[in-house]
Amino acid sequence: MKIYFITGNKHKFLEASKIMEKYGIELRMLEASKVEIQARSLREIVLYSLALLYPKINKPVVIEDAGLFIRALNWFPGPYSSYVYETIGCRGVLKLLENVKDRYAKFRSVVGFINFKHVKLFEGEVEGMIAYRELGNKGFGFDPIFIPKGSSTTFAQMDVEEKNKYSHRAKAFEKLAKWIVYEEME
Ligand code: ITT
Repeated sequence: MKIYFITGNKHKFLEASKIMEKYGIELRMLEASKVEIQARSLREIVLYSLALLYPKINKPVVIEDAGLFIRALNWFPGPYSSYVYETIGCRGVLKLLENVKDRYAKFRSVVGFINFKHVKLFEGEVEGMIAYRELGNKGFGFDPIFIPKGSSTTFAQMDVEEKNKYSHRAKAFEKLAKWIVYEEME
């Protein structure tokens, strides 16, 4: 089975492909930008994008929206993570958390799948802490400042396989893969 992953982010594609290939599902990257509407939830963004893009493609499609939710900032940036990354970046987030002791944060991922008979959403979450400085140069986005629970290193210090043992994205794609293999195909 072949699914088209619409994303402009090669790192996301690689992480997701490694999960899907364990289940014998091939992901193809369709390089296009998901519409970054200013919605209040990841689910809204994913559903809106699926509705807009599926009629143009007409093949099984997957889209993902993810965000970093920081407790001390009232769960900001959440669905605004792209914008915050492009404007103030990791350095700006560290600055906002200067002298803040509560470092608790989580990444959330919402994966949306659509084909001719189903529209389904799958969610994944990883808890962790915001580091005190940027560490590592792998991955993308806020990886250098996020330490998942159970690890002593940031995502940016891990290779893809290790990040996938913890990540929000890996959990959401794992749910999609299991649903395809055990339910959708029956
Ligand atoms: P799309 O083309 O798929 O939309 P994107 O890079 O814009 O790719 P998102 O909108 O899903 O991705 O993610 C919003 C931001 O959240 C993204 O720019 C990153 O800064 C951050 N982010 C999401 N997942 C991340 C991860 O696994 N590691 C680090 N940062 C992440």
